[in-house]
Amino acid sequence: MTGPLPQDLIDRENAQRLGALEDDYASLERALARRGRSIDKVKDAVKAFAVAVPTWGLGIGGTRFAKFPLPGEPITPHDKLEDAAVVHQLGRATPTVSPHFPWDKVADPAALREAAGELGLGFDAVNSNTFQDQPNQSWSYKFGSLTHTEKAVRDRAIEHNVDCIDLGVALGSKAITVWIADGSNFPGQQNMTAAFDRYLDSMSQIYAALPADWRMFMEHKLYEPAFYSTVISDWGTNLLAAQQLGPKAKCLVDLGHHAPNTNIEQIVARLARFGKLGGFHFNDSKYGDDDLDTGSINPHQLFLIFNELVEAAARADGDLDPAYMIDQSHNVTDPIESLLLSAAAIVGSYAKALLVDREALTQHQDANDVVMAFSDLRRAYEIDVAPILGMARYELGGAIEPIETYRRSQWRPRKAQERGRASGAAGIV
Ligand code: LRH
Ligand code: MN
Repeated sequence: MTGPLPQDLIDRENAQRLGALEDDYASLERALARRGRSIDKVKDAVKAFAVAVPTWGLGIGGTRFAKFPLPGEPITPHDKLEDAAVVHQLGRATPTVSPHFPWDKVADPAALREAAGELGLGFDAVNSNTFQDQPNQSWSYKFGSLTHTEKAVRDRAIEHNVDCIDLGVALGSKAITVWIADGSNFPGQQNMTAAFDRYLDSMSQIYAALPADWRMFMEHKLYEPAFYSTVISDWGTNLLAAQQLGPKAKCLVDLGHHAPNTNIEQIVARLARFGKLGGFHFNDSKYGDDDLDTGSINPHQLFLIFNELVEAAARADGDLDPAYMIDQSHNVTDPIESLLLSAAAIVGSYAKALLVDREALTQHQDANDVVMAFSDLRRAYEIDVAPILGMARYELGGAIEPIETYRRSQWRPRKAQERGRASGAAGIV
């Protein structure tokens, strides 16, 4: 297993924990066998599961108020790949990174692809950025990008997205994620239908530039930075656009982009049912688009989302292939530790969803046996799947306890010696 950390450190740390892990695994194996479930089947599914990390989540994040840099945090795209490789070497669930342009723009994308390959990494969906004006940009996205009233500005935004596709092709990516901040802050400021029509026209031009085997993920968001209306504000608008644009156009569900208490698992079920579920930006939130660690606030919702995904996969017989990606802002933790915890929360929710007794659930649902149907889900949710995740990581050459092993590696203090200091400028990155 290649990776930036010495493998013998991981092996030494694992050796101290293997006995306890094997004991826990055997006891869970017996408990699941009594329920007619095969622990190894779930372990194999967990070993095959992968979620991408966001390059912008490897550095410290901030808010409009402040950002507090972490000594040793990654500065350059290559630094970010190194840290992503540490997350994958220890957690064995994050073999790809999702880049953001121009934040990750490099002169030689082929060299970046090669560097990633040497670190055991690949590239997932690329992300465009028409929500910020770049230094000495002669036009502005202040009043929108792909939906701006001026054709010249829309054309620059379309051009940028096509550039991102070209960069993605050079990196070996197979999809582009398009999130736009376009919207309004005052009633009357924008003709909301005309804006949506401009969006469809611009996106159809980007769609036309997609390579044959690519997908385009459109990301809806209720509000922020626009605070009265957002052009792509919800899953319904997103679905209409995806159906209008064509088969390569899919909807991306960022968990933080909905009103509080929205039933996101039902949105997932709907989009999957109509073949338009393109992927996820996993994170968690209590109020707005807080971009907190996945599963840290509402782990039950994450489980219910994977319950719908397992259900849909059984129905779609293999035609359901959402892109799993994390999109978080790490303001007060070491990003590597947060990504390790978040990847485990995501894989753990998947494992619990695989342990739902679907036959019993369907019978209880059809019989309107409410308590038993609810209990079929709750019983699976309450299973401690940590031994399955630990054994999967161990068998894949990763760490049984990733956080402890990461801290033992002294990676961050060592990088603090090598790397410069990140800027403290406020903002999400
Ligand atoms: C918008 C968003 C989008 C990214 C950005 C970093 O809130 O979720 O996915 O481009 O965060
Ligand atoms: Mn997102």
